[in-house]
Amino acid sequence: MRKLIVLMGVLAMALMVGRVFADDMGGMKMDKKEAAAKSMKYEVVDVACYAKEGAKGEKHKECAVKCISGGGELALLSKGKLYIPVDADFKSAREQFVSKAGESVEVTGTVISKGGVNYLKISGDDKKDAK
Ligand SMILES: [Cu+2]
Repeated sequence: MRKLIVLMGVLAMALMVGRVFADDMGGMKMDKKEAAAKSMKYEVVDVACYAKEGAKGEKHKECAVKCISGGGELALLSKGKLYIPVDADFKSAREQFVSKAGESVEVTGTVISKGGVNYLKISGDDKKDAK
């Protein structure tokens, strides 16, 4: 009986290690195995303003518009996390959000976190990807 328990423990560990590897592979290939696309609310923030002083919200809207239309990097903010919007090919999806600076937007996309950076792969751009 004890042998069986040990064996099951080893098996469970092997499964976990296998999963970690599988996740890594999925991350490298960037297709199929991604988490499902989710619809969430994000605020379009200017990265510099947010990084410097946590500037966001209604009061900062005017500044965000100025900063972002002036070429400032933008990101989508949700629950204290910043996401870089990209299309299906991981190219910048910035243009879609320039006119929404400082606004709250509902975006459907897939979150990919890698190397300390969060990407939001926008859905809808995915269609040309479908085979
Ligand atoms: Cu600003």
